[in-house]
Amino acid sequence: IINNNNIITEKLVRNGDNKKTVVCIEGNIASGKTTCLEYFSKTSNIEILTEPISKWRNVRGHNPLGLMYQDPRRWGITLQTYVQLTMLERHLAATSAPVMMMERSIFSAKYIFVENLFQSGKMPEVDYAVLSEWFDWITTNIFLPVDLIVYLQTSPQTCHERLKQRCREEEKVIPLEYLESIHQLHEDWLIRCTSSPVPAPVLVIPADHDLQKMLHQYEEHRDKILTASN
Ligand code: DCP
Repeated sequence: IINNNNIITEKLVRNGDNKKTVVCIEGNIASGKTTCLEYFSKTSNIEILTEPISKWRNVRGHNPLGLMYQDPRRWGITLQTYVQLTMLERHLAATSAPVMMMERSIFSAKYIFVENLFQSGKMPEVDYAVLSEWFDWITTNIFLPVDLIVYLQTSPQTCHERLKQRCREEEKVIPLEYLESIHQLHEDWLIRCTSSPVPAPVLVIPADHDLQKMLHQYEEHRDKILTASN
């Protein structure tokens, strides 16, 4: 807890008082996180925080997401610094509902995406060191509670198909191998527990299925997810 920063302290107290349940939805690119959030957005008493991707595509007229895909070595740190800031904002959001559900987290930003850039040789060691110092400072000094991680587990092939269908301009350059690396990092983190600390219990939902089956699974797991902190 930071005592010399009124804003952060105030938000922490507010979160603590409310005993809010925080659920993070994790999974590969195009694994269906948005659909999951949309399903739960129809529930009362739950506040949904979607990923700030529109910000990553437009910060004061610049597109760090597009730049990162064009030249990860040059722009990886630019995007990931900004992702880290926007994720921190999300974790500290003063929501009023008893359950807060968010797309991804500051943890997967670091443990999956920054790690992937670094391990694949696309991020210079000094950039990785600076991002890690920021991340370590934030997570040591600011309390960012998570009660449950919902992991939408897909095959990289399924994500590749969905990615091609949705045709987001910046993502046209993503090859299957990229999705395979992101998949492995998720599995190491959330299933094998061999890479980075897991900040909450993990609920794994198989997510290669069609929309109907996915909605059915969300219905089945609904109570477990909404009462995650009990
Ligand atoms: N991204 C990134 N670094 C991060 C987080 C995301 O480079 N720390 C990129 C990967 C994608 C885009 O941002 O190109 C959005 O990725 P997500 O998987 O988070 O969101 P989707 O919209 O793909 O999720 P879904 O299709 O599951 O709803």
